[in-house]
Amino acid sequence: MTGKIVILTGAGLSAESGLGTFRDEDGLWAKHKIEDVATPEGFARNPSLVHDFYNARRRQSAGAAPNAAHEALARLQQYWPGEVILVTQNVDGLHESAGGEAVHMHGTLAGALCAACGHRWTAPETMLPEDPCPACAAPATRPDVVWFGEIPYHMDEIAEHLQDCAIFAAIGTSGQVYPAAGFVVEAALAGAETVELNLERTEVSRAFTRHCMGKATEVVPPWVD
Ligand code: BJW
Repeated sequence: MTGKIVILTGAGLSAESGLGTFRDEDGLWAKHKIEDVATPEGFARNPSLVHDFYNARRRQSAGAAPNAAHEALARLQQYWPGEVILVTQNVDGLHESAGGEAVHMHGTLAGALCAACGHRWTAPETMLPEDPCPACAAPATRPDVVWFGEIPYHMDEIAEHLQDCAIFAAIGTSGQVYPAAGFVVEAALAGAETVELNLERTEVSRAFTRHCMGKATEVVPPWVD
């Protein structure tokens, strides 16, 4: 195969595993203010509130199982070793639980990060603001996730994959958050075929050449197989 298959995944992929999306009617942003729980400023104002939000999501994600769409994507990676790149905005570990491997551009719930010295370690089940960093002892423990105004992880690696991309797919993402929402344009400029798999049309649907509308567990397995 010439060129890679790059697949961007979002919260819709894990919705049928019981994990809520952000912007759907009953999504996380209907119950929590973005500026309070998903910005560095919100964390500085009220770290306990932010830890409560992520501790609850960590517990929920630990009890979730991958669905048929995660499993199909893992099969695709195993069929074309090294040629299928999963770039996920999701902070759950469901690609890995299904046997796949993903580039986590918005971090993971499984990680803790010291806001003072940048040290990273495995997150405990419950994180508290006063937890000391194991490296520098500062009480500055935060979840290792990317909030608004922060730079997503692995951007150089992702840019290289998009440059060398024959097929680009976006699954279960609303196309409202950048830079991920702009990947389709980068891939198209590199000559890739582009396909969007989603329950409904999104902010960036017009940038894709093909669309598969439906639930991820129903449209992803046949697309892969
Ligand atoms: C189904 C389904 C089913 C449901 N089957 N489908 C003005 C213009 C452009 C950009 C900006 C701007 N002002 C500010 C910005 C930048 C900002 C941004 O994009 N803001 C927008 C709101 C406008 N972006 C940033 O700040 C980012 N950083 C940045 O830009 O740095 C600069 C820089 C970049 C690159 C290089 C150098 C410098 C950081 C963004 C961080 C986002 N963080 C969060 C939280 C992460 C931790 C956590 O999980 O709590 O990431 S916010 C949240 O949104 C989370 C998600 O990963 C992300 C995307 O959400 P997603 O996955 O698309 O979910 P939903 O809910 O939106 O959509 C679900 C979709 O699934 C829907 O379409 C449904 O239809 C579908 N669906 N069920 C299939 N069963």
